[in-house]
Amino acid sequence: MKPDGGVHDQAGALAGIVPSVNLAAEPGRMDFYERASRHNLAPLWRVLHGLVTDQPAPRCVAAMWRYEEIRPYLMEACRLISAEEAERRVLVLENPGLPGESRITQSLFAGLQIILPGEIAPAHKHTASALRFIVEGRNAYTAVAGERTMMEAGDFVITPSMTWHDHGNEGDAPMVWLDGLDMHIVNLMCASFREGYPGKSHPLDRPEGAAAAEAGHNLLPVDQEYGSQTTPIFNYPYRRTREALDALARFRPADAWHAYKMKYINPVNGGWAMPTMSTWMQLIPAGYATAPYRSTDSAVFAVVEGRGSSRIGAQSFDWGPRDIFVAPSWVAHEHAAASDAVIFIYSDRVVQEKLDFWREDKPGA
Ligand code: 1HN
Repeated sequence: MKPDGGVHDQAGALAGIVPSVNLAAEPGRMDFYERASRHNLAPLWRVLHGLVTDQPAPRCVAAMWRYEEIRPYLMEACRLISAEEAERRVLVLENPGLPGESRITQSLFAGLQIILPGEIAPAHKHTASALRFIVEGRNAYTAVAGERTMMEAGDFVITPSMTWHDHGNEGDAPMVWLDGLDMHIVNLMCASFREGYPGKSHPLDRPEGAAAAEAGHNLLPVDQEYGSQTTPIFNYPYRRTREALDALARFRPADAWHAYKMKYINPVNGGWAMPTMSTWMQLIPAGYATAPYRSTDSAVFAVVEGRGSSRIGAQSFDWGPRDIFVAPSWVAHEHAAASDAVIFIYSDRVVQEKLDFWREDKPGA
């Protein structure tokens, strides 16, 4: 904001806009504004600096959801509605700065989905891509494009755009996962389609493990064509991710800003696993503290193991297993681990990179 005689802060607050003009002269312009508005015309100079900000101005705020506080609400939801009636029994993680918008950041959705033994979340497909990060349970499956995968805590599972998917719990305990979706990006472009499948489950036409056999071993079937921008691997099991982080930590020094942070990749092109959401798993060894870091992608953090605390801007959050927190765009954050901590992270960085506007900053570096 540029100083303009002290009036502009006041008017910006009043009108919810950031005018760059001398407000003393505004009354004389009101008649013009009013007549122009009848022709669907509006003066840019009253809104310019709110439209094109000096730096990111997120409405999204830092926040945390403690699993032990929210799990009872998931259980209560199970007594009120079935997975089938709800279609997806999800409690949305609403950013307190964006109430009622079903957003955890300005571009991304997060929710916790619970499915009880014997339940099926019926098949549907939509333009939005989804990631599932398993928080609690085992012996539940998701079926994606005709192939099932069994899921357990720490697994990162993907539903690509416009693929049929249904979920079922064949175990004897509730299954809970974090759903991350990009529908706000899809909706920004008005590109959303959705279809329900006539029947609970979509037919399976590939054996369980087919995708992992084809693409999960740093090998790909020769001459196979891949048309999608989403990885053909749709379950990245926790056991293997954890092994990779452990092995890395045995011979590499921890990075000052990221400790040990590995990105999930698409083996077809080496890029991010999904076209709209970047995903990582981070290991912060006990006693290690990362240096302050900020980037233009607001990020969602889901703690898998360990305890620690994060400073996000002026706020501090103490976290433990299954807690979820969010850091807004361009707000510096740093983490300190009390015990070996493993954290799953997702953001819209991949989209920003494609559009050439992603930035990061290592304050003090
Ligand atoms: C959805 O399709 C799922 O398939 C989960 O499990 C969460 C949130 C909003 C819109 C669609 C699922 C969702 C969703």
